[in-house]
Amino acid sequence: MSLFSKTSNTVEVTVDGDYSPANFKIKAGEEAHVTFTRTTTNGCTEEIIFNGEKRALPLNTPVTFDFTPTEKGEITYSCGMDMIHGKYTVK
Ligand SMILES: [Cu+2]
Repeated sequence: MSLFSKTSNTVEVTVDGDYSPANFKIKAGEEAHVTFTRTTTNGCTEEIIFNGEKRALPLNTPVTFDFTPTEKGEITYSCGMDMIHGKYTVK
């Protein structure tokens, strides 16, 4: 069973060519902290577009998005070139 199978608004995503976990769940109405850490120079994940915001992911440097999800549903995110994808579900 995955560490991230429960709904938690603190999420750590490893970026090692794709996103691990690529899909996760968070709760509506509570502040969320989603951290991406890129651990490889392979692939095209040097940038991420998350919640419409493009940010660089420097190697081995955690980058955290803090936000409070309000609407339930699925939201996709991607690398800077929209080639590698993940999504989160707001419950
Ligand atoms: Cu890409």
